[in-house]
Amino acid sequence: MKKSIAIIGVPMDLGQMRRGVDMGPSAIRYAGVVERLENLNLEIEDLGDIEIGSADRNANSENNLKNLKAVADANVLLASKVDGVFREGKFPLIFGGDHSIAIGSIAGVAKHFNNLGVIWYDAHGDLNTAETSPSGNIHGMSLAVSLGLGDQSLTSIGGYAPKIKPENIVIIGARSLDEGERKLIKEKGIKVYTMHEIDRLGMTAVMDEAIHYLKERTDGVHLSLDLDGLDPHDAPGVGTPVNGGISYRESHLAMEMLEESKLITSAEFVEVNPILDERNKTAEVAVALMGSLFGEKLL
Ligand code: HAR
Ligand code: MN
Ligand code: MN
Ligand code: MN
Repeated sequence: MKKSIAIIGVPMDLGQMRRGVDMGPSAIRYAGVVERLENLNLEIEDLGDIEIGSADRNANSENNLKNLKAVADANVLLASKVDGVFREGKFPLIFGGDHSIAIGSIAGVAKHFNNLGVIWYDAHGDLNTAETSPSGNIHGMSLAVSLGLGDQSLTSIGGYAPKIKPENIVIIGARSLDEGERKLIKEKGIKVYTMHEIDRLGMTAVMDEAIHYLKERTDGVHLSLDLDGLDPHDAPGVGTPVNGGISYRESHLAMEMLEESKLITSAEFVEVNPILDERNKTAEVAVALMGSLFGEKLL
């Protein structure tokens, strides 16, 4: 059967403070994602963008959770959209928007598996709670929320918590972690390949290990790819760039290895900010990585 992919755009910029990341879904579409995937003989349905409510950005954040209500509401909507895509037997492919949207993506996906795995491809851990966050930005909390940690209006989305188990997570590309995040990683035994391991072992070994690790313990894997996992030289259009990241070539290889593994059952590409970009380079990188993830081959 021909694989059917449903695209959901999430023009969310309320999980952080920089404007422009709400244009991420448009930038990714402009970079030709639909044509690119159709060339792989996949059936693509673009469901358009979900609606994001407004928020008073200057309001004092309650409890160190900026724009909490609007972020929660959008994620409720996203979770039910993603759930619907799964019910139709299609593969959800989600475009951000900032990384706070992983809360809704994972809430919509996880109920369809007994043991969902997550690959968190990111410079950051996104494992803060309101108590540990230095910024109050919810995009730095979405993985913690998926573990059931954080404000109840976020952890309860989809009607169940937690969505995932700590031992089913693999973080790849980490190089900026806050104190509370480091503590949580150790406490929960979350598997992390920092840039140190990627440098030391090479991307081939890292992905081989990650794939085997997840194959043994999960029955589906969501890929949550934050473009800031890549080096800012290759992906400059992101709100919180961190030097010393994963290269485009390494990322390309990682996507090809994931494709060969047949491990991935849903995916999102987030944090593309065209205002901070160089001629849509980062969106083009995102689309090229999707090409590899879905089976593009040179020969
Ligand atoms: N850890 C910092 C915070 O919580 C920075 C998070 C940065 N952002 C992201 N997420 N792009 O991956 O505020
Ligand atoms: Mn992130
Ligand atoms: Mn990040
Ligand atoms: Mn290649």
